[in-house]
Amino acid sequence: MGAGRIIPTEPTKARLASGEVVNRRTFFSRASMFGAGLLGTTKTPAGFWITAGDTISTSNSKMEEKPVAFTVPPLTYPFDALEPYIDAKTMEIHHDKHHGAYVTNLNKALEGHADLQSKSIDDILKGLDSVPENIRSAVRNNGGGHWNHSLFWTLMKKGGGGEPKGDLGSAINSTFGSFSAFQEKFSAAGVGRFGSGWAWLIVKDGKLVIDSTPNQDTPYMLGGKAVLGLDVWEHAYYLKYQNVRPEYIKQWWNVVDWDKAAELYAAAKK
Ligand code: MN3
Repeated sequence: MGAGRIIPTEPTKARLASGEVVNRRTFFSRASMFGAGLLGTTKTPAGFWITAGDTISTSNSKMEEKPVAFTVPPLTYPFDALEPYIDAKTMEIHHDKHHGAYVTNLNKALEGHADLQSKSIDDILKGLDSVPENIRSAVRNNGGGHWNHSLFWTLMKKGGGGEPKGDLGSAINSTFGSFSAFQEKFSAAGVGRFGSGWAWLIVKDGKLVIDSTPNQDTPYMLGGKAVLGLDVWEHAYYLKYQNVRPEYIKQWWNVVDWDKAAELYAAAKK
């Protein structure tokens, strides 16, 4: 799976500088103590980020083998990187609290389901029908929230915006007529999504399609692969834009990372 593999999903363990190995659940509980301290981190071979100077100690050096838990991937930019279009406070609460809650609740729902815990979030969501009925809604909502947000953070950057180039730029022009026509249609999908949800540009049956999903439903439920996604839940914009979702969407174009979208497009076309 190309486009969707955005999360360290394998049952990996993090090896700290000290050589100590911790599982994802332990690492997450430790890492969450650092809150905003996602900067000044180093990436471990397993794909985890360890805060510089972090001294993790455990009471016993031999970790018990347990199913691993999902974690919130750290932002690769500071909370204020997207100012003035998306404010630092919104980014902090959105990433740490909202995304954090989806992950916490996903892990809670999966407790006692070792078969699901060992799967990637992509595979869990693609096989939602085979998830036991008593946890299916929780997995759909919280697993979807985890997947959607993990992607969303990577689709924005400081100094983003402009227009896509290359294959994606050409495909947008040929599909929608022009970049501005595309922008208009995508924005309308976000504005028009009643309640909470997401606007999407996806590849479906080899073609670019604009659509939206309610709640935390993912592009998998549209039968497509994501190229661009926009969170239009109020929590994504209320502090700065209050109820004015169209203004949030208008300003959001200034932070879109078109290089990332192009990468997803290329993977989705394969
Ligand atoms: Mn959100």
